[in-house]
Amino acid sequence: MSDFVGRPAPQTGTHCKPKQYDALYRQSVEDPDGFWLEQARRLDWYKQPTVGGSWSFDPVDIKWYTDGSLNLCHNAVDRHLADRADQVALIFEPDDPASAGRSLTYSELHGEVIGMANALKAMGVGKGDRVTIYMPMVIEGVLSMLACARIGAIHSVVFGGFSPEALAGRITDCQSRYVITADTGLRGSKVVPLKANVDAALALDGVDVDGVLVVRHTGAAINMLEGRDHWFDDLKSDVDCPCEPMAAEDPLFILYTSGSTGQPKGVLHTTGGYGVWTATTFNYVFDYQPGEVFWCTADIGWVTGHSYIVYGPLINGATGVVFEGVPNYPDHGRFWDIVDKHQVNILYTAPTAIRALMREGDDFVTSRDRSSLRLLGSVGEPINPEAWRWYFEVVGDKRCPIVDTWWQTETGGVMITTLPSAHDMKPGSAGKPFFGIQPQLVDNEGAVLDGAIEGNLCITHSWPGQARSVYGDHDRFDQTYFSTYRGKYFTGDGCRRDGDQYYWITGRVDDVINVSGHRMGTAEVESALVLHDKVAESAVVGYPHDIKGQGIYCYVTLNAGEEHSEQLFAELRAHVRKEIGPIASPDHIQFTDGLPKTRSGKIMRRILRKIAENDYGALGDTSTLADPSLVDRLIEGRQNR
Ligand code: 6R9
Repeated sequence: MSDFVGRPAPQTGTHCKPKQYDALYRQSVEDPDGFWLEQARRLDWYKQPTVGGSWSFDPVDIKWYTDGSLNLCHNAVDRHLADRADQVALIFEPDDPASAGRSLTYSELHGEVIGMANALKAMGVGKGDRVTIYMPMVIEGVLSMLACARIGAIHSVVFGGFSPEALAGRITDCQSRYVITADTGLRGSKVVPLKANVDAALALDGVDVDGVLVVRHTGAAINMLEGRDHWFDDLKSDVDCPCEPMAAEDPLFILYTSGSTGQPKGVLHTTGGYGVWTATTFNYVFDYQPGEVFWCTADIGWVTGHSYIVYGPLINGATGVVFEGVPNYPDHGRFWDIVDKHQVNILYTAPTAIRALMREGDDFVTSRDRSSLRLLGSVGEPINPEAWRWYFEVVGDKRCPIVDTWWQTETGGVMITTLPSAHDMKPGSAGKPFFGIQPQLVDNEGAVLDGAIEGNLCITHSWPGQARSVYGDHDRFDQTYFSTYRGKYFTGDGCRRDGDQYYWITGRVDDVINVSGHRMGTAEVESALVLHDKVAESAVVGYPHDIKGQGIYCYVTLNAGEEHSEQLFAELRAHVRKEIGPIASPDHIQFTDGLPKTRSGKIMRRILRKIAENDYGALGDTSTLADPSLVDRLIEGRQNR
């Protein structure tokens, strides 16, 4: 019990008291259909569903609310016009604090979404079409998503930091015929050439679209291709554009995410279940009170932005902040300036940002007021107790509870967290399962582990926000998530459960690494490296990194006759940035004459991980290696000393 932190008295927590959590949780697992049909009443339906879950994990077929019909743009926008038309829906904070920001009321948001929806229709976009959104963090990014939802198009948001090559892959994978982008974006005063990147992506072989909608944001000069490219301002119009009634299981969006093998997968979410899940989790996890200002610092290119910048807050009629910039520009106090300027009550950010700001000292924080803050949230990776304490003590002045929310692109919304007014907190532990979530720990053979123990984290029952498939490849969905432990959803994470039934996520147990809260498949970085004509083979592993959580460590063998050099190191880094984007930049590249393989040719990653972690005292059994002497040479050449 010693690791509990005294719970600060919640100022407003009206939503869930400790006993209510126990009762509601019990109800949610004993009668999931009844519970989730009741939660579905948070939304407006054209046809109220009478069926809860219809699902099986073997074979994999997941559906919720099959007889319901609704539209999430209506739920996020139109239905608020009756009682909060003049309430601010979105506050835009630009990259440069000296530039003009803006805010939109729900009524203005309604008008702007209709403008965007009409522009999409004018380009020919219809129900079921995929639309790729490649935008900076500006209001129009949110509008693009809502406009797609309004007309029944499926959005696929691609993070603006991805390269043209990565963007092209995501356009072709889902056969998207339309792109929405902006002239350029700004991050920490650096220009992101979004439209030029779209042009470069569309110039690649086999990549082709019917229309590109361009938002004028910075006013930078860009090329427009006659017939294909259209200014948003030219196509928008305010003619009536009713919301398209969608079946609950109609697709809402595709979001690409990294796994342990192959190229990123297009995770598919549908309308009804995702809407109920984001609305319910937002309400309980952040204990949102009417009138409060909520700020999630994620980008809409990640699932956190989808669920907690766009759908969750807006369906709840909240006021949210959309921030274009970065935490350290113009200085390391920017987050706290924004908190004061917009009187932010709830801040939801990532451990990597917390660690980076912590390193700069307390003055940047304590010189700002921050008295508006009521609740703090963390997401994206395990938060180390030291960063947790700094967040709690310095940022939140020991007043604000922290919710450490564990979830994934595939889960649609928060799965494990403490609830602010129901639970005590433990630094480093996500806490308790959310309503309806039944976690299970299993060993590597799949045997169920009971009690206080560590194992592989699975979920045994479906929940409304669960991903339904991998777009265009249902077999891959089954293989990736349901085949390791038949009949269970396997998260890819390791986890410890303590005697208080609190869950502690220990990190990925597969070949996925988490760099600054961004998921990266080591296989993706490896395929990018071997595309370089001097590279013969590569193996990529993660290693602990003070700020980023994990860094990227690459082992590379070169083709015969090639010599390694500082210059080649720089060239390979640039090459990976070009293939994937800056977030995939290798931290270390170790050139080696071979990779440790078993006699059957399998790379022994365990050994490579240990060497990258500088923990080569405990390499374990190396006798099965084809060339045991290689290990000494690898240790000799290690880069992370
Ligand atoms: C929402 C999001 C998912 C992976 C997940 C896990 C890690 C996320 C966490 C956390 C420990 C938390 N993760 N939140 N680990 N504590 N509170 O981040 O989705 O980008 O798909 O990443 O991130 O490893 O499996 P996504």
